[in-house]
Amino acid sequence: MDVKTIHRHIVEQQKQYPQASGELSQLLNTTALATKIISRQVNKAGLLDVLGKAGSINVQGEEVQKLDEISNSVIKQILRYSTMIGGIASEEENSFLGNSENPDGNYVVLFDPLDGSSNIDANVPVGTIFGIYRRLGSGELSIADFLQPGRHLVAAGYAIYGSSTMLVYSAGAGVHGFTLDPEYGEYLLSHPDMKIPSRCRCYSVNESNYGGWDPPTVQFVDHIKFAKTPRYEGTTARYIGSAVADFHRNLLYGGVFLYPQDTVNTNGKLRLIYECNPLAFLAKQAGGRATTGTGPILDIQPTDIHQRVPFCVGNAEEIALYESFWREFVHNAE
Ligand code: P6P
Repeated sequence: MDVKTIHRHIVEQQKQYPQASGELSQLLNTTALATKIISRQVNKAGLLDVLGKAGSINVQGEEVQKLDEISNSVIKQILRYSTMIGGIASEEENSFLGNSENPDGNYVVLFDPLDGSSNIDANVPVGTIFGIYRRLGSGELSIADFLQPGRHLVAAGYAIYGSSTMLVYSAGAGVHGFTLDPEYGEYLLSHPDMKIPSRCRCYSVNESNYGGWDPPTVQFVDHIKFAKTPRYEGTTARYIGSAVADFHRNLLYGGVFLYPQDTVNTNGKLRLIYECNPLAFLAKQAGGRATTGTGPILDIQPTDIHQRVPFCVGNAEEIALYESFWREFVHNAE
């Protein structure tokens, strides 16, 4: 069997871009290293007394799990010594951080160090989500470098720490999945050129929020559940409550994940720049799409590092249906 490491894969991908400097390749390998270290921490969490709450409150007003802090620190430590990175933004940091070691780095990395962390104590799969942009210019690092629309991403991906650890990424030439072989500490190519299957195998949403949804969201979920059409005959409900795990399952099996706005989460719950944009970038590369309901996620001009947006991602057919319900709703309201 041709064993292809992520390093070799990235080098081969780079050859498709003769003008590539190799900087992005190095950056992707550095990011992969950070996820290997986090994987080790997550996989032995129960033994390290890192379960439970660290006591501090993060910028989201949420109790910070110890592994959140460890994961955030690991990524900052590893990325700091990459000469390509001019700065980072993290769910765990109030604002962006310049890279004091390499202030002239051409890229910025945005990440959610440990998404789904509220599930850690229950051993539910969690993940690290990242997005990489080229900086807008060579001047001083500014917030504008981080508030770029998702369509400007040069690469994005996630690591999922589950029954095995996988790294799934795209640098604009398809989506590729790697499984960590813990014996060698290497990510080996296991899922080349991933595409979302055309069938809608699952719908993933927290239905306890049903009473607070807007009519188009009610109409969309009810259509999947009750429409007597062949497309949804075999569709089942699956909701893990960890966005990376819900997204990853739907990427493999086909399906749609949504966290819409509701009367409590008036802008949805997920963060645009370090959760929704990377997943939307991957979905598009895999033949799917992502929307707020009224427009593509990747076209949103961010206004704040931690802003939330309504999010629906998965099969292109379901995204188009959801947007049609919203268009009809908005038109009738005019
Ligand atoms: P709820 C995890 O805390 C998270 O940020 C996402 O990973 C996940 O999709 C969502 O929140 C789950 O939220 O309200 O359904 O528990």
